[in-house]
Amino acid sequence: MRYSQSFIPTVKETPADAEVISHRLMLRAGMIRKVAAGIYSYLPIGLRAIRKVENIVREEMNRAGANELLMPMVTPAELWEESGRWAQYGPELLRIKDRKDNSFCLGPTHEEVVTDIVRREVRSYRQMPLNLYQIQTKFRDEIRPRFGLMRGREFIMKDAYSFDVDEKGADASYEKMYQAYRRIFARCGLKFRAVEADTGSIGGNWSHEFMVLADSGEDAIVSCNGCDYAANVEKAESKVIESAEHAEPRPLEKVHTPAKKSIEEVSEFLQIHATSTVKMLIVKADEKPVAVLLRGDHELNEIKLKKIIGCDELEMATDEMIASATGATVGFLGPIDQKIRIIADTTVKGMKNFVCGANEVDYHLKNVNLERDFTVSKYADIRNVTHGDQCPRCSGGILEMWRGIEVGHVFKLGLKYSKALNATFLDADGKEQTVFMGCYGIGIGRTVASCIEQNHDENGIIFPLPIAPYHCIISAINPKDEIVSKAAEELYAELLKLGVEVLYDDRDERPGFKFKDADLIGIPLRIVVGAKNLVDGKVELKQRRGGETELLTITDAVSRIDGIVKEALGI
Ligand code: 9G3
Repeated sequence: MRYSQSFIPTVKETPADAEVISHRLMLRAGMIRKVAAGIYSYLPIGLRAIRKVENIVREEMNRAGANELLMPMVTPAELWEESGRWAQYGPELLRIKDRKDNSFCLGPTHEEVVTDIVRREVRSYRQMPLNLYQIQTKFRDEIRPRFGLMRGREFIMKDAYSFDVDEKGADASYEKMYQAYRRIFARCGLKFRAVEADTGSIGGNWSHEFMVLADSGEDAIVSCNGCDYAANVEKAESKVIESAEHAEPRPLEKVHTPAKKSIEEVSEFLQIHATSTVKMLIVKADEKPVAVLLRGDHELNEIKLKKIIGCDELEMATDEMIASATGATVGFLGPIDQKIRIIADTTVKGMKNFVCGANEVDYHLKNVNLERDFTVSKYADIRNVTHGDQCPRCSGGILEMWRGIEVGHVFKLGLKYSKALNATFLDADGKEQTVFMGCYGIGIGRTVASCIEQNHDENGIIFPLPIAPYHCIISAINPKDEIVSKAAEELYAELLKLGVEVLYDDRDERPGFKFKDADLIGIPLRIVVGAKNLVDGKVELKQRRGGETELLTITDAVSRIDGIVKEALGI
């Protein structure tokens, strides 16, 4: 592509409302433009990067034996009613009506549609295992779309669905996808981790997320430094440590702690460590108040707690609910003489002579002890693990914390959708059985965005070659000079012949201006063709990452570039 004919509207200024670097750089590099909140146009080089990721995904899915199809974006309400999700989802499911007043929604995912296809077409155990996938535009009416392609309302997703005759088959299909995903993200040049994850509202019993490591990531993940345990903090189990303290219970003591409400304030005032305090929180679980106890320095994990309570809705209680349920004020809450149900984190079980609120404004209690002073209805793992915690799987390993961006998610679904939609088959004995399912997603735009989060510098994007919009850019210095344009044209033609994707900057612009654009859009290889070096028959090759430069003859430059490109693409 000749730059003079291209459409790459780069911008110097930093866009005001873009909070993360990938969003800022995609706007500045002319990759995307906003059309409405969370809805974007992909401009030519943005689309090229998207297509690169799609093709890597497609190749690896096909290699894993999956079949590509394409389902509609507009899906009928009836299918969603069958699964129960028409009622389950709120406004995130964008509902529309046709002229005959029939209800539809814009597909946020396609479990229902694909299960409908399979229940009509798959009759026999001999038609499975089966894996169907598509790369398609989805719509979810997010409350707060942000970060550009990272959390759009309209987005491109690769979604795959596996169908098996039994659980063993489903496990094998899951493992195949897991391995395909590892290959996909490695080929994209990403630093990532596969972590155990919560299945969320979708249901099912097992899942892994593929997380791109980036400080700007919205997810907290942990990994063990001693074994391969890795999990989303939402799901990470904390190791149960048996009663560590053997101290004799001391007499209860009420202490004046004027205006000391937070754990930091109380522990500083009493000159104790936060690990010797217990905090009580009140949550609202399906409208009912429940007290929760945690060691002072620990954080509540609402996902774990929700599972333990088995409720549908869980949120922090309002001050009014706290007052009416406990008779006390936030900052001074304590478990003694409470009427409501108390659930305590397992860590609290081993604590002796701790400090907690006295249920009286400006007072705390010292030397509080379980059983002697109050009782707990249930102990459970309800806290977030933290950096430095012991690994729940191996002995001696320590958990390390990272931030990550979820780019892929694989789920073992089991029978949830096949049962609801009655997707059955006849087994080898002619008996009717329900299909076992798995589902597997990759956010295509998010993969490009997270790649930019991981690969950039102060001058712009540094694309890994496999997803770069072009492999190489030729910057002709003063292309009006015939010697220059002749050499540049020759180089351009030779590289194209070899299948190298070249952007030829033939614009009549100053070198600095061209270099700024080349750096901003992140093309991995840049060749400068200028009169000065052409005197010796040379051109300059510079790598965007690392910045090394080499002076090469045109012939050598062509073979060097061809070599770098083939190596990076693994061909
Ligand atoms: C909805 C709406 C939003 C949703 C869903 C349904 C998330 C929903 C989870 C999944 C799970 C997998 C196939 C590919 C891999 C991921 N947000 N999820 O089901 F109706 Cl409005 O999408 N689906």
